[in-house]
Amino acid sequence: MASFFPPPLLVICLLGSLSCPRSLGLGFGGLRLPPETDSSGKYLTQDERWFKQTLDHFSPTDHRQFRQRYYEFRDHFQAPDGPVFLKICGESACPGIANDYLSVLAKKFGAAVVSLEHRYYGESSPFESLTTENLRFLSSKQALFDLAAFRQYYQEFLNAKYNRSKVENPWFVFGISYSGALSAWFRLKFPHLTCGSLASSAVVLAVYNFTEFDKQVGESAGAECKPVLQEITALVEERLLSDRKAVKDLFGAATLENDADFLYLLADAAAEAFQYGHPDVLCSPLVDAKKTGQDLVEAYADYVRNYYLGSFGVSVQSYDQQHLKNTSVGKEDGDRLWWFQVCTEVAYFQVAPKNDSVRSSKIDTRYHLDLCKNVFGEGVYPNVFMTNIYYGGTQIAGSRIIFTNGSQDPWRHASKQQSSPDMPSYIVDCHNCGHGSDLRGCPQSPLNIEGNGENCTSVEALAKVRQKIIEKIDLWLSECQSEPDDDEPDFFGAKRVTFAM
Ligand SMILES: *[C@@H]1O[C@H](CO)[C@@H](O)[C@H](O)[C@H]1NC(C)=O
Ligand SMILES: *[C@@H]1O[C@H](CO)[C@@H](O)[C@H](O)[C@H]1NC(C)=O
Ligand SMILES: *[C@@H]1O[C@H](CO)[C@@H](O)[C@H](O)[C@H]1NC(C)=O
Ligand SMILES: *[C@@H]1O[C@H](CO)[C@@H](O)[C@H](O)[C@H]1NC(C)=O
Ligand SMILES: *[C@@H]1O[C@H](CO)[C@@H](O)[C@H](O)[C@H]1NC(C)=O
Ligand SMILES: CC(=O)N[C@H]1CO[C@H](CO)[C@@H](O)[C@@H]1O
Repeated sequence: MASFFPPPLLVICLLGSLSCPRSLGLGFGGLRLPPETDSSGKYLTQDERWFKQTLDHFSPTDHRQFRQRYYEFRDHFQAPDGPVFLKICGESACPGIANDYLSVLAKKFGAAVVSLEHRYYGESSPFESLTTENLRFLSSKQALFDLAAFRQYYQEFLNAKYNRSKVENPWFVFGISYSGALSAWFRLKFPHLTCGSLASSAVVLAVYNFTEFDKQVGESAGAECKPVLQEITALVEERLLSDRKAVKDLFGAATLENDADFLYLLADAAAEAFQYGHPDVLCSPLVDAKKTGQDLVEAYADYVRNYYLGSFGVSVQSYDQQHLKNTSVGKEDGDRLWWFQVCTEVAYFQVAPKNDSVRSSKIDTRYHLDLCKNVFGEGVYPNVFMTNIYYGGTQIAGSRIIFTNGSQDPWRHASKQQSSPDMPSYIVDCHNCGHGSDLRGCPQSPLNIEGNGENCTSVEALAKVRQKIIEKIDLWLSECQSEPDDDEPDFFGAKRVTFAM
């Protein structure tokens, strides 16, 4: 499942998995450059800080803690009363605070930016071995509580720094994709801890059979490219019957024993092009190949090898169930971790629709359930019903949450559809607008510094949505700041004592 695989330089992934190609982990997690040598400007900071986090927020008797990584960037902060922007990190290692459009917003609003790595990912693993048993504290609910505890800690840090007490800066939370959902849910569950939320391409609806994902891939591909992709799927299925090894070799994926794992890789490789704003890199050569009668499977294999596995940086092994069973902590563990969240909470099973699908029909519900069982053991399956009861899905009863989605993004069907004054929803509509375009521009890989949108096919569409975002942040921050606090009971102070104990 492309998780929300984020693009290599981004900290945002979610293809099958919604998240990030492993190369991201390698390039920036493993061989991370010291902050002073990051002259690329891709990050505002990569200077790590550490926070002692509670392992289980819901147990009255388990008081274990673990080290959680975070970052802070105060260059634009209008001390001491400026806002604090909490950029939520999602389902991958968090190598720093990316220099995307959020940095423009921080400058504009005089905000400090802080970012907390998601528990278990990157350097924030509570355990040395990621057995299913040890993964039981990996959930969005625990992650939200982490953010709340961290938010309190950092507010106290600021107060101590500026020699104040009981002061609350106005906070605003941000996230993209799964972390976009966390951003919306944080405002929902802890409304007293943030003035508002930007939930970019936020997958707030847990979906079991997520057939709309593939449908959107077809729609985004369009009338010319979609039938070619479908023909390729059929041809690959045939070749798997006649010459299994040769066709896997052609894609550089000989190590994938399971045919459905291989077909999943191929499906994700196409989805990624629309999710991350590179539709023409995929479709132009394929449509060309069709017109000139070239071998379509070879043309697609070129794209997969050179672009998806090559420059985009996804690793073949991230589709290998043998690899997903590996319980070692390390740069490559993000796939296992995200699949655990998929298999327990949110599903988003990207199954082939019954009719007119782009991906192979072998990628069905059974495939996903078998994977969950094979990788994590008997009895592990996602209870999306309970997840949606807990958060509300698209019926989320929040307030002051901005939802944005990209018109071509297959994930947008798990985001909020309807707009209301208190939870406005905006669509960035253009040929290469995908996952998180509002913050990252187009395409989203490689990362555009400050989310430069000059290459979006509609620069205006992006600018319009960004203007709306600025207006809402401005409004909600000012409403938050003007709320009287002098005569209020010492709510946060009291809260702090509770935390300290
Ligand atoms: C901090 O504030 C208190 C009370 O306002 C004052 O007495 C103290 O001197 C201040 N300390 C510093 C280091 O500024
Ligand atoms: C998902 O699809 C499978 C196979 O078509 C079907 O048996 C199942 O009822 C579906 N589940 C839901 C919740 O839609
Ligand atoms: C599991 O992953 C670790 C770390 O990446 C690696 O060293 C080890 O060889 C892997 N084990 C297996 C059985 O593949
Ligand atoms: C299946 O998809 C095709 C192509 O989009 C469409 O023409 C046809 O009506 C669909 N059939 C059903 C049963 O939905
Ligand atoms: C926009 O595209 C042009 C041409 O490919 C490229 O040179 C430029 O760097 C791109 N701008 C951004 C911000 O990515
Ligand atoms: C699929 C989806 O969520 N689309 C929505 C994106 O946002 C616009 C603007 O509110 C809605 O009209 C779409 O329905």
